[in-house]
Amino acid sequence: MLSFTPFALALTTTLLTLTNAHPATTHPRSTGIIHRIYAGSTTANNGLHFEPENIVAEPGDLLEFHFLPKAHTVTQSSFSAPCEPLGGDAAIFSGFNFNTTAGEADSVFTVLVKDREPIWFYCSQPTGTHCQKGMSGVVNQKFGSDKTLAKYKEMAVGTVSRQPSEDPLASQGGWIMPNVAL
Ligand SMILES: *[C@@H]1O[C@H](CO)[C@@H](O)[C@H](O)[C@H]1NC(C)=O
Ligand SMILES: [Cu+2]
Repeated sequence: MLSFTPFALALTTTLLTLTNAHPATTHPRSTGIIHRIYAGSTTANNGLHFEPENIVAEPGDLLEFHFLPKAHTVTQSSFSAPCEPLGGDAAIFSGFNFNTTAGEADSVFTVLVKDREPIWFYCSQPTGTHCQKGMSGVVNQKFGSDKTLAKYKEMAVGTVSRQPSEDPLASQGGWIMPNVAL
């Protein structure tokens, strides 16, 4: 005979609770793939560099930014306005939370890739004009279009870096996570 045992009831309740805790989400399911990107590579462009700087990622992949000396950020922009923050609540800004004088900063900045649209980003450190000197990158550039990273870097020359917020430590569009040694 079919009856609701206390166990089945508890299970149903748990499942309902889980379902309620996860309403239809706009985020893609995690793929488990992490792209590690180093900000301030010492091997290229006098350290004013993201490595890699041209990333192809699937929705649900994570971007994990690791910061090398001295004080860099990841700041999202549009293609057409290099070194200027994109604006809006979803735009990526790590904040100046990853200063380090040697080795990697204690924290990383993790960003979920939501779709296949290009994500243009730059370092907004104004001292030393990092963005103008080529410290920028892109996720999911549309290959075959004329919106290339090389073009972005060309347009960045002579611009003035702008910050997304007055508070240099404000961050959005990602998570500050502990930098766990591999
Ligand atoms: C890191 O350095 C920047 C200046 O480049 C400064 O604005 C910021 O407050 C520093 N961050 C921390 C966490 O001390
Ligand atoms: Cu920088």
